Amino acid sequence: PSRLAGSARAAAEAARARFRPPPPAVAATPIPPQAQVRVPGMPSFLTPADDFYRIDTALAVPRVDPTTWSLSITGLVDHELTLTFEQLLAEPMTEAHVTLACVSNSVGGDLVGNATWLGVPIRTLLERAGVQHGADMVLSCSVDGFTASTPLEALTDDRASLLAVAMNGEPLPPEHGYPVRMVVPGLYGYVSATKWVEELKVTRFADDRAYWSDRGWSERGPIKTACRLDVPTQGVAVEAGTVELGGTAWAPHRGIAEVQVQIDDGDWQQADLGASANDDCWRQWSLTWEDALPGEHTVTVRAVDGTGQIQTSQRANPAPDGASGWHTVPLRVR
Ligand SMILES: Nc1nc2c(c(=O)[nH]1)N[C@H]1C(S)=C(S)[C@@H](COP(=O)(O)O)O[C@H]1N2
Ligand SMILES: [Mo]
Repeated sequence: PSRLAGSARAAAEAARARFRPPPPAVAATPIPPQAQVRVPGMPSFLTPADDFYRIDTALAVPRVDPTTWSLSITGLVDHELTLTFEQLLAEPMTEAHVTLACVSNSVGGDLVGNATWLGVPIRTLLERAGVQHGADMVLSCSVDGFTASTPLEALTDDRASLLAVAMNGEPLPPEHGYPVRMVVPGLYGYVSATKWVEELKVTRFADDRAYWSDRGWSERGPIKTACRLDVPTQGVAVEAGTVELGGTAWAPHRGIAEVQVQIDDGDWQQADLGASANDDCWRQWSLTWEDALPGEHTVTVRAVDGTGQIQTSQRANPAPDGASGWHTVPLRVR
Protein backbone atom coordinates (compact mmCIF):
# COMPACT_ATOMS: atom_id res chain seq x y z
CA PRO A 1 0.00 0.00 0.00
CA SER A 2 1.04 3.59 -0.55
CA ARG A 3 2.21 5.66 2.38
CA LEU A 4 -1.06 7.59 2.22
CA ALA A 5 -3.14 4.40 2.36
CA GLY A 6 -0.90 3.17 5.17
CA SER A 7 -1.48 6.27 7.26
CA ALA A 8 -5.25 6.22 6.63
CA ARG A 9 -5.27 2.64 7.83
CA ALA A 10 -3.23 3.57 10.90
CA ALA A 11 -5.65 6.44 11.67
CA ALA A 12 -8.63 4.08 11.34
CA GLU A 13 -7.00 1.50 13.59
CA ALA A 14 -6.00 4.05 16.22
CA ALA A 15 -9.54 5.44 16.32
CA ARG A 16 -10.98 1.94 16.64
CA ALA A 17 -8.59 1.13 19.49
CA ARG A 18 -9.80 4.25 21.37
CA PHE A 19 -13.50 3.65 20.71
CA ARG A 20 -15.65 2.44 23.61
CA PRO A 21 -19.19 1.53 22.52
CA PRO A 22 -21.70 3.64 24.49
CA PRO A 23 -24.15 2.01 26.89
CA PRO A 24 -27.49 1.14 25.30
CA ALA A 25 -30.54 3.34 25.95
CA VAL A 26 -32.58 0.25 25.10
CA ALA A 27 -30.85 -2.95 26.22
CA ALA A 28 -31.57 -6.33 24.64
CA THR A 29 -33.33 -8.94 26.76
CA PRO A 30 -30.54 -11.16 28.10
CA ILE A 31 -30.08 -14.45 26.26
CA PRO A 32 -31.44 -17.31 28.38
CA PRO A 33 -28.63 -19.79 29.21
CA GLN A 34 -30.87 -22.58 27.87
CA ALA A 35 -30.66 -21.04 24.38
CA GLN A 36 -27.44 -23.04 24.12
CA VAL A 37 -28.37 -26.73 23.93
CA ARG A 38 -26.11 -29.11 25.80
CA VAL A 39 -24.93 -31.30 22.94
CA PRO A 40 -21.14 -31.40 22.63
CA GLY A 41 -19.91 -29.92 19.35
CA MET A 42 -22.77 -27.44 18.87
CA PRO A 43 -21.81 -23.97 17.62
CA SER A 44 -22.09 -21.26 20.25
CA PHE A 45 -25.43 -19.45 20.36
CA LEU A 46 -23.64 -16.12 19.93
CA THR A 47 -21.08 -16.29 17.15
CA PRO A 48 -17.71 -14.74 18.09
CA ALA A 49 -16.74 -12.02 15.60
CA ASP A 50 -13.65 -14.02 14.56
CA ASP A 51 -15.82 -16.99 13.54
CA PHE A 52 -18.54 -14.91 11.92
CA TYR A 53 -18.87 -15.58 8.17
CA ARG A 54 -17.78 -12.81 5.82
CA ILE A 55 -18.99 -11.78 2.40
CA ASP A 56 -17.24 -8.93 0.58
CA THR A 57 -17.25 -7.68 -2.96
CA ALA A 58 -14.21 -5.50 -2.20
CA LEU A 59 -10.84 -7.22 -2.60
CA ALA A 60 -9.34 -5.42 0.41
CA VAL A 61 -11.16 -4.59 3.63
CA PRO A 62 -11.97 -0.85 3.52
CA ARG A 63 -10.21 1.05 6.33
CA VAL A 64 -12.47 3.93 7.26
CA ASP A 65 -11.31 6.72 9.56
CA PRO A 66 -14.33 7.64 11.71
CA THR A 67 -13.05 11.19 12.18
CA THR A 68 -13.56 11.88 8.47
CA TRP A 69 -16.54 9.52 7.95
CA SER A 70 -20.09 10.82 7.78
CA LEU A 71 -23.50 9.39 7.00
CA SER A 72 -25.87 11.23 4.67
CA ILE A 73 -29.58 10.68 4.30
CA THR A 74 -30.59 11.81 0.84
CA GLY A 75 -33.26 11.38 -1.83
CA LEU A 76 -37.00 11.52 -1.20
CA VAL A 77 -36.79 13.33 2.14
CA ASP A 78 -37.97 16.72 3.36
CA HIS A 79 -34.54 17.59 4.81
CA GLU A 80 -31.31 15.87 3.83
CA LEU A 81 -29.22 15.03 6.89
CA THR A 82 -25.53 14.46 7.46
CA LEU A 83 -24.19 13.01 10.70
CA THR A 84 -20.61 12.68 11.83
CA PHE A 85 -19.57 9.60 13.82
CA GLU A 86 -19.62 11.72 16.98
CA GLN A 87 -23.16 12.89 16.23
CA LEU A 88 -24.27 9.34 15.55
CA LEU A 89 -22.83 8.22 18.88
CA ALA A 90 -24.80 10.96 20.66
CA GLU A 91 -28.07 9.32 19.53
CA PRO A 92 -29.81 6.83 21.86
CA MET A 93 -28.50 3.34 21.13
CA THR A 94 -30.52 0.14 20.88
CA GLU A 95 -29.00 -3.25 21.58
CA ALA A 96 -30.40 -6.30 19.77
CA HIS A 97 -29.55 -9.96 19.19
CA VAL A 98 -29.98 -10.60 15.46
CA THR A 99 -29.09 -13.50 13.14
CA LEU A 100 -27.55 -12.49 9.80
CA ALA A 101 -27.76 -14.87 6.85
CA CYS A 102 -26.31 -14.82 3.36
CA VAL A 103 -28.52 -15.53 0.35
CA SER A 104 -25.64 -17.61 -1.08
CA ASN A 105 -25.84 -20.11 1.76
CA SER A 106 -26.72 -23.60 0.58
CA VAL A 107 -28.97 -25.96 2.53
CA GLY A 108 -26.99 -27.03 5.60
CA GLY A 109 -24.35 -24.34 5.02
CA ASP A 110 -22.70 -22.01 7.48
CA LEU A 111 -23.02 -18.55 5.90
CA VAL A 112 -25.09 -17.51 8.88
CA GLY A 113 -24.19 -16.07 12.27
CA ASN A 114 -25.80 -14.64 15.37
CA ALA A 115 -24.52 -11.59 17.23
CA THR A 116 -25.47 -8.84 19.64
CA TRP A 117 -25.49 -5.54 17.80
CA LEU A 118 -25.57 -2.01 19.19
CA GLY A 119 -26.67 0.90 17.08
CA VAL A 120 -29.01 3.73 16.25
CA PRO A 121 -32.47 2.72 15.03
CA ILE A 122 -32.62 3.71 11.34
CA ARG A 123 -36.28 4.61 11.88
CA THR A 124 -35.30 7.56 14.11
CA LEU A 125 -33.11 9.16 11.45
CA LEU A 126 -35.62 8.53 8.64
CA GLU A 127 -38.32 10.19 10.76
CA ARG A 128 -36.10 13.19 11.32
CA ALA A 129 -35.32 13.49 7.60
CA GLY A 130 -39.02 13.17 6.76
CA VAL A 131 -39.64 10.42 4.19
CA GLN A 132 -41.70 11.68 1.28
CA HIS A 133 -44.80 10.07 -0.13
CA GLY A 134 -44.10 7.52 -2.86
CA ALA A 135 -40.79 6.24 -1.47
CA ASP A 136 -40.69 2.45 -0.98
CA MET A 137 -36.96 1.63 -0.72
CA VAL A 138 -33.73 2.76 0.88
CA LEU A 139 -30.59 2.29 -1.17
CA SER A 140 -27.73 2.03 1.30
CA CYS A 141 -24.34 2.85 -0.17
CA SER A 142 -20.93 1.81 1.10
CA VAL A 143 -17.57 3.50 0.72
CA ASP A 144 -16.56 0.46 -1.40
CA GLY A 145 -19.29 0.95 -4.02
CA PHE A 146 -21.53 -1.84 -2.69
CA THR A 147 -25.23 -0.93 -2.50
CA ALA A 148 -28.29 -2.69 -1.06
CA SER A 149 -31.99 -2.11 -1.67
CA THR A 150 -34.01 -2.44 1.53
CA PRO A 151 -37.80 -2.16 1.51
CA LEU A 152 -38.68 1.03 3.38
CA GLU A 153 -41.13 -0.74 5.68
CA ALA A 154 -38.38 -2.98 7.11
CA LEU A 155 -36.62 0.21 8.25
CA THR A 156 -39.68 2.04 9.58
CA ASP A 157 -41.71 -0.74 11.27
CA ASP A 158 -40.97 -1.75 14.87
CA ARG A 159 -38.12 -4.19 14.18
CA ALA A 160 -34.56 -3.49 15.38
CA SER A 161 -33.11 -2.16 12.11
CA LEU A 162 -29.87 -0.52 13.16
CA LEU A 163 -26.91 1.55 12.08
CA ALA A 164 -24.64 -0.65 14.17
CA VAL A 165 -21.38 0.49 15.76
CA ALA A 166 -20.66 -2.55 17.93
CA MET A 167 -20.79 -6.34 17.67
CA ASN A 168 -20.84 -8.58 20.75
CA GLY A 169 -19.88 -5.63 22.96
CA GLU A 170 -16.80 -4.64 20.93
CA PRO A 171 -16.32 -1.98 18.26
CA LEU A 172 -17.27 -3.44 14.87
CA PRO A 173 -14.28 -5.32 13.47
CA PRO A 174 -12.99 -3.69 10.23
CA GLU A 175 -14.05 -6.86 8.38
CA HIS A 176 -17.63 -6.45 9.60
CA GLY A 177 -18.03 -2.81 8.67
CA TYR A 178 -16.22 -0.47 11.08
CA PRO A 179 -17.18 2.20 11.84
CA VAL A 180 -20.86 1.69 10.91
CA ARG A 181 -22.92 -1.03 9.23
CA MET A 182 -26.59 -1.82 8.80
CA VAL A 183 -28.37 -4.72 10.46
CA VAL A 184 -31.96 -5.51 9.50
CA PRO A 185 -33.73 -8.49 11.11
CA GLY A 186 -35.35 -10.87 8.61
CA LEU A 187 -33.60 -9.89 5.37
CA TYR A 188 -30.61 -11.50 3.67
CA GLY A 189 -27.41 -9.49 4.00
CA TYR A 190 -27.18 -8.52 0.33
CA VAL A 191 -30.38 -6.46 0.59
CA SER A 192 -29.84 -5.01 4.05
CA ALA A 193 -26.54 -5.41 5.87
CA THR A 194 -24.38 -2.77 4.19
CA LYS A 195 -20.94 -2.49 5.82
CA TRP A 196 -18.92 0.75 5.88
CA VAL A 197 -22.20 2.48 5.05
CA GLU A 198 -22.02 6.20 4.19
CA GLU A 199 -25.32 7.08 2.52
CA LEU A 200 -28.96 6.13 2.84
CA LYS A 201 -30.80 7.25 -0.27
CA VAL A 202 -34.56 7.19 0.14
CA THR A 203 -35.91 6.17 -3.24
CA ARG A 204 -38.22 3.78 -5.11
CA PHE A 205 -37.63 0.24 -6.41
CA ALA A 206 -38.82 1.61 -9.77
CA ASP A 207 -35.96 4.13 -9.85
CA ASP A 208 -32.85 2.48 -8.34
CA ARG A 209 -31.19 -0.93 -8.38
CA ALA A 210 -28.66 -2.37 -5.96
CA TYR A 211 -25.31 -4.08 -6.59
CA TRP A 212 -26.57 -7.70 -6.64
CA SER A 213 -29.90 -6.91 -8.34
CA ASP A 214 -27.84 -5.94 -11.39
CA ARG A 215 -26.15 -9.35 -11.24
CA GLY A 216 -29.16 -11.64 -11.35
CA TRP A 217 -30.30 -11.71 -7.73
CA SER A 218 -33.78 -10.81 -6.57
CA GLU A 219 -34.25 -7.19 -5.52
CA ARG A 220 -36.12 -8.28 -2.38
CA GLY A 221 -34.64 -10.88 -0.04
CA PRO A 222 -36.60 -12.07 2.99
CA ILE A 223 -34.66 -14.89 4.70
CA LYS A 224 -36.18 -18.30 4.03
CA THR A 225 -36.83 -20.70 6.91
CA ALA A 226 -33.84 -23.01 7.32
CA CYS A 227 -32.91 -25.93 9.56
CA ARG A 228 -29.54 -27.61 9.82
CA LEU A 229 -28.05 -30.71 11.46
CA ASP A 230 -24.78 -29.68 13.15
CA VAL A 231 -24.00 -32.71 15.31
CA PRO A 232 -22.80 -35.40 14.65
CA THR A 233 -20.36 -33.78 12.23
CA GLN A 234 -21.02 -34.93 8.71
CA GLY A 235 -18.74 -37.76 7.61
CA VAL A 236 -17.85 -38.90 11.13
CA ALA A 237 -19.15 -42.38 12.07
CA VAL A 238 -20.85 -42.72 15.48
CA GLU A 239 -21.17 -45.62 17.91
CA ALA A 240 -24.37 -47.67 17.91
CA GLY A 241 -26.77 -47.07 20.78
CA THR A 242 -27.66 -43.58 21.96
CA VAL A 243 -26.78 -40.81 19.52
CA GLU A 244 -27.21 -37.14 20.39
CA LEU A 245 -28.37 -35.05 17.44
CA GLY A 246 -28.19 -31.28 17.52
CA GLY A 247 -28.65 -28.42 15.13
CA THR A 248 -29.74 -24.90 14.34
CA ALA A 249 -32.91 -23.48 12.78
CA TRP A 250 -33.63 -19.92 11.72
CA ALA A 251 -36.44 -17.83 10.30
CA PRO A 252 -35.35 -14.37 11.41
CA HIS A 253 -38.16 -12.02 12.41
CA ARG A 254 -40.71 -14.87 12.27
CA GLY A 255 -39.03 -17.10 14.84
CA ILE A 256 -38.88 -20.89 15.11
CA ALA A 257 -41.82 -22.75 16.63
CA GLU A 258 -40.84 -26.36 16.01
CA VAL A 259 -38.09 -28.58 14.65
CA GLN A 260 -38.84 -32.04 13.35
CA VAL A 261 -36.42 -34.87 12.65
CA GLN A 262 -36.83 -37.93 10.47
CA ILE A 263 -34.45 -40.88 10.69
CA ASP A 264 -34.38 -42.99 7.52
CA ASP A 265 -38.03 -43.19 6.49
CA GLY A 266 -39.40 -43.22 10.01
CA ASP A 267 -42.01 -40.93 11.52
CA TRP A 268 -41.19 -37.26 12.01
CA GLN A 269 -40.16 -36.68 15.64
CA GLN A 270 -40.33 -33.44 17.60
CA ALA A 271 -36.89 -32.16 18.56
CA ASP A 272 -36.34 -30.44 21.92
CA LEU A 273 -35.86 -26.74 21.36
CA GLY A 274 -33.30 -24.57 23.10
CA ALA A 275 -34.82 -21.49 24.73
CA SER A 276 -35.76 -18.70 22.35
CA ALA A 277 -33.80 -15.43 22.71
CA ASN A 278 -36.21 -13.57 20.39
CA ASP A 279 -37.80 -14.08 16.96
CA ASP A 280 -34.86 -12.39 15.20
CA CYS A 281 -32.37 -15.03 16.35
CA TRP A 282 -31.74 -18.57 15.32
CA ARG A 283 -32.78 -21.39 17.64
CA GLN A 284 -30.87 -24.50 18.58
CA TRP A 285 -32.45 -27.93 18.89
CA SER A 286 -31.51 -31.42 20.05
CA LEU A 287 -32.87 -34.92 19.84
CA THR A 288 -31.71 -38.15 21.45
CA TRP A 289 -31.78 -41.08 19.04
CA GLU A 290 -32.19 -43.95 21.49
CA ASP A 291 -31.32 -47.12 19.63
CA ALA A 292 -29.22 -46.40 16.60
CA LEU A 293 -28.29 -49.68 14.87
CA PRO A 294 -25.08 -50.19 12.92
CA GLY A 295 -25.39 -49.32 9.25
CA GLU A 296 -25.91 -46.44 6.87
CA HIS A 297 -28.68 -44.04 7.86
CA THR A 298 -30.03 -40.67 6.81
CA VAL A 299 -31.22 -37.86 9.05
CA THR A 300 -33.56 -35.20 7.65
CA VAL A 301 -34.48 -32.06 9.55
CA ARG A 302 -37.05 -29.32 8.97
CA ALA A 303 -38.50 -26.41 10.91
CA VAL A 304 -41.83 -24.70 11.43
CA ASP A 305 -41.60 -20.93 11.69
CA GLY A 306 -43.35 -18.69 14.20
CA THR A 307 -46.26 -18.10 11.82
CA GLY A 308 -46.95 -21.88 11.72
CA GLN A 309 -45.54 -22.28 8.20
CA ILE A 310 -43.66 -25.52 7.68
CA GLN A 311 -40.35 -25.19 5.84
CA THR A 312 -40.78 -26.10 2.18
CA SER A 313 -39.32 -29.38 0.88
CA GLN A 314 -38.95 -27.72 -2.53
CA ARG A 315 -35.25 -27.71 -3.45
CA ALA A 316 -33.97 -24.40 -4.78
CA ASN A 317 -30.47 -23.13 -5.45
CA PRO A 318 -29.27 -19.95 -3.72
CA ALA A 319 -29.82 -17.80 -6.85
CA PRO A 320 -31.92 -15.73 -7.22
CA ASP A 321 -33.52 -15.44 -3.78
CA GLY A 322 -32.12 -18.07 -1.40
CA ALA A 323 -31.80 -21.86 -1.15
CA SER A 324 -34.65 -24.01 0.11
CA GLY A 325 -35.31 -27.66 0.86
CA TRP A 326 -34.73 -29.92 3.84
CA HIS A 327 -31.24 -30.75 5.13
CA THR A 328 -30.65 -34.49 4.65
CA VAL A 329 -27.41 -35.94 5.98
CA PRO A 330 -26.02 -39.47 5.62
CA LEU A 331 -24.90 -40.90 8.95
CA ARG A 332 -22.82 -44.01 9.51
CA VAL A 333 -23.38 -45.97 12.74
CA ARG A 334 -20.84 -48.65 13.75
N1 LIG B 1 -20.01 -2.88 1.78
C1 LIG B 1 -20.44 -4.14 1.72
N2 LIG B 1 -21.42 -4.52 2.55
C2 LIG B 1 -21.89 -5.79 2.52
C3 LIG B 1 -21.38 -6.72 1.59
C4 LIG B 1 -20.33 -6.30 0.72
O1 LIG B 1 -19.82 -7.06 -0.12
N3 LIG B 1 -19.88 -5.00 0.82
N4 LIG B 1 -21.86 -8.00 1.57
C5 LIG B 1 -23.23 -8.17 2.05
C6 LIG B 1 -23.61 -9.56 2.19
S1 LIG B 1 -23.91 -10.39 0.73
C7 LIG B 1 -23.78 -10.16 3.38
S2 LIG B 1 -24.42 -11.71 3.51
C8 LIG B 1 -23.41 -9.47 4.64
C9 LIG B 1 -22.35 -10.26 5.39
O2 LIG B 1 -21.93 -9.54 6.51
P1 LIG B 1 -20.62 -10.03 7.25
O3 LIG B 1 -19.52 -10.08 6.22
O4 LIG B 1 -20.36 -9.09 8.37
O5 LIG B 1 -20.96 -11.42 7.77
O6 LIG B 1 -22.89 -8.17 4.41
C10 LIG B 1 -23.48 -7.44 3.37
N5 LIG B 1 -22.87 -6.14 3.37
MO1 LIG C 1 -24.72 -12.40 1.29
